[in-house]
Amino acid sequence: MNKDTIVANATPLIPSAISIVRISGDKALEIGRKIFSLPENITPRKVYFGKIFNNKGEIIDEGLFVYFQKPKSFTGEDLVEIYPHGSVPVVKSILEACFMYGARLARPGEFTERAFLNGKIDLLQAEAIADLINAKSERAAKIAVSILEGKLSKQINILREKLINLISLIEAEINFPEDVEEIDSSLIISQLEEVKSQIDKLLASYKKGNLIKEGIKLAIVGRPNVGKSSLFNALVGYERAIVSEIQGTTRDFIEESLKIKDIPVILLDTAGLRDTEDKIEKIGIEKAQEKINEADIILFVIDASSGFTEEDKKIYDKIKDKPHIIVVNKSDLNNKPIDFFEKYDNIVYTSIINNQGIKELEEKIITSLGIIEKEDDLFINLRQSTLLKQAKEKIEEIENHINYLINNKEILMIYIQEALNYLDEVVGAISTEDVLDNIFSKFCIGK
Ligand SMILES: Nc1nc2c(ncn2[C@@H]2O[C@H](COP(=O)(O)OP(=O)(O)OP(=O)(O)O)[C@@H](O)[C@H]2O)c(=O)[nH]1
Ligand SMILES: [Mg+2]
Repeated sequence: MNKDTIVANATPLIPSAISIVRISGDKALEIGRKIFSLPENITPRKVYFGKIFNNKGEIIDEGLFVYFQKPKSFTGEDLVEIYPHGSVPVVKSILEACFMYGARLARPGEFTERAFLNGKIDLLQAEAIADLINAKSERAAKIAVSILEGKLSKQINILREKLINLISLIEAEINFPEDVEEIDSSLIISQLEEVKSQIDKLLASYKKGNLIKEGIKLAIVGRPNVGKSSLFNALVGYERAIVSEIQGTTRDFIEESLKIKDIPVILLDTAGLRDTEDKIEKIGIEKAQEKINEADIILFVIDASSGFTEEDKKIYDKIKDKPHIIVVNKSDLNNKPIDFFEKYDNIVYTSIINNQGIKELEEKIITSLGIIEKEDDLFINLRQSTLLKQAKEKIEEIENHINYLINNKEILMIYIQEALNYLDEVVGAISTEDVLDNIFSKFCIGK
């Protein structure tokens, strides 16, 4: 599979200052020499300036050239990078020339896949590259880089080592019962417990990580006229939704993408909830109910001048089991006391017409979801989380049958090995073609 020499543009095919064409495989340098004017002897990792030729040997551009000799390259193979001007026809001609001289177009993610297969990076790091490229915020990018640096791999590898150690202890006891002392069962139990609690920590990071990577769905909900659309506009930063003193102004829901403290957010303004005979408003209210179910967090808006009314209570009962923040708006008016939420933490007083309380609300949104930025932020993805859950279940199975297993060490060993297999899959120490296809097909071409 790795015999082919592959080529691809590493930068998008659009007019730009420069582009990068990458060639990887045994023929990389030979092909590179045919399309780039190079001296007889070249030094790896040195930049050369020269002429670039098409497949007829005509000069089509001038640019730079670097040769990375295997194994000291991204893919672990011989790798050449050519930097022509960012001209679409030039890049296309270079690719065509490479095809003619024996390279084929790389599949999406194939350079990274080769890096993985050649042991330059593990699977977690490969996934982190895709996450970094696709990051929607600085924070998501930062986390991807930590994983690329190997911080997550290190954590998983510590757990793998713990299980490997246990297996070898048990194996020694089975094979050399005369020479080796019997393992203390409490040691086995405590080691497994440690692995499990570390897995739990990683699993807890999955949901948060997803919010940071994919964004939070935030729905603004409340009865008519409390200032939902006004709040929507204040958060979006411009007059996106119609605001009026008429009840039932918003009918269809409105959606906008924005960022709150660098976290991507999909913000929804919904129709004020009330009993109505108006056909269109009714449909809007039904849609609002749907959106409540989809939201990660609800901003429940009430009007300070009317306090917490019966209608508010009815709506509150529908949303109270979801993560929510109470927004007491119009606090510039004569306020009625709101005893109901007296001891409530997630409450913010706003006066949107005076631009008050918005910053505080933004802060609350981030803290209430527990996605405050931390130094050691590390988040796992769905694939990793699924495997870790399976590893954890295996360990729980052992714990549930520990008395039997302690006396049947061969079986105990098999169980621990199974848990270890899941962790091996996380880092890609064992992997199937399907899994790899699935991961690398999500990359862009040229990476
Ligand atoms: N005094 C005061 N008035 C406000 C404040 N925020 C909004 N309003 C006014 O309240 C009225 C209703 O505002 P909207 O934002 O349209 O209310 P809504 O909740 O979206 O209403 P519906 O779409 O009908 O459900 C408008 O006249 C706003 O100017 C505030 O903080 N103080
Ligand atoms: Mg509205």
